[in-house]
Amino acid sequence: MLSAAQLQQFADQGFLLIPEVLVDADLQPLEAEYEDALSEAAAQLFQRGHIRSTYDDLPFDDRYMTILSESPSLFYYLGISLPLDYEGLDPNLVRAHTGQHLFGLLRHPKILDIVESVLGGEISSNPIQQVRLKPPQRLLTGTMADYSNVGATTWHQDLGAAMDEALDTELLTVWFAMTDASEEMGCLQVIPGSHKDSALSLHCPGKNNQAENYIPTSILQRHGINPVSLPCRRGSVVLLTKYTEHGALANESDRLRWSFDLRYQKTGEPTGRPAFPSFVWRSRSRPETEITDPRVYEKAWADTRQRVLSGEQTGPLYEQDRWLRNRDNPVCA
Ligand SMILES: O=C(O)CCC(=O)C(=O)O
Repeated sequence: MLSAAQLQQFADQGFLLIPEVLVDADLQPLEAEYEDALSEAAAQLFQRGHIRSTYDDLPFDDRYMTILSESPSLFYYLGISLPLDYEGLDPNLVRAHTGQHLFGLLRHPKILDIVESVLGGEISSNPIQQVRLKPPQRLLTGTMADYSNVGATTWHQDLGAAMDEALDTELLTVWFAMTDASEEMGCLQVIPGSHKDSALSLHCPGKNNQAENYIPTSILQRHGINPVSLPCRRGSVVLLTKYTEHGALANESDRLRWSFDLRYQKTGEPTGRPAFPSFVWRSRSRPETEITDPRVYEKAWADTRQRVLSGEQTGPLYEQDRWLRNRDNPVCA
């Protein structure tokens, strides 16, 4: 559990870095699972003519980077949620990774203890969750360079990714480092105290990729507080509130930078992404409602994928117009 001092820092600053929460032994099975997922992706992409080889003999990092440079679709195959926009995507290559070791990370007792310290004992997953496998920025070409799942992450607040139904939901971001994340490798940056306005800041639609919206510098600097970098070691956790303004630097190193951003909320509150599933991870009052079987998790995401791809899912997946409306706002120029 977090100490009173840590909770105070989180309340005051809107972020908290907790070093090396998980160790190699926790992470190695998940790495092995991702090696298998990469092999599956390589086979699918090769079969469909998207890549020249499956690159079986390369180590994970090089194999990932080589395949990604030939086919950006790789990034959708390894994702841990589903895309929000399907234009130009091959449906066969769209899925949410739901392996048992990912499941194990999402409900790892050490992570849930941290979450419980902040949210209390009725905890569910929030489906706004991402894996970010970021190659060196210099290897990214074209539109890929502007995707925050592989390139730098623009300044934003996490509440901005949720639909209006979640405006009052207590949402906690648990960012988790699978590799070290130094400044050179593209660590997180935050504006300390930016959560204190308790308001959604104006975001502009992304310049090259509309979906990558951003808070313009003039708004970030309104309180005259400089960004703080949060370099950390593999296994570390960064907590962010839903209002904390944050981004991530570009990966200027020669190594792969890998993180997960997971989200948790109080059970029963709207998720802000109603088309996607949410799971009870911990319930102090009704432990029998906890989801402990990875097959339940896998099936729920597979069913969601099916509903979305078949068109059976009719409501919007996200708040499409919220930031597009600011296109002509001078602050976004
Ligand atoms: O890891 C990153 O690049 C950004 C993570 C992020 O923006 C988030 O956790 O909300």
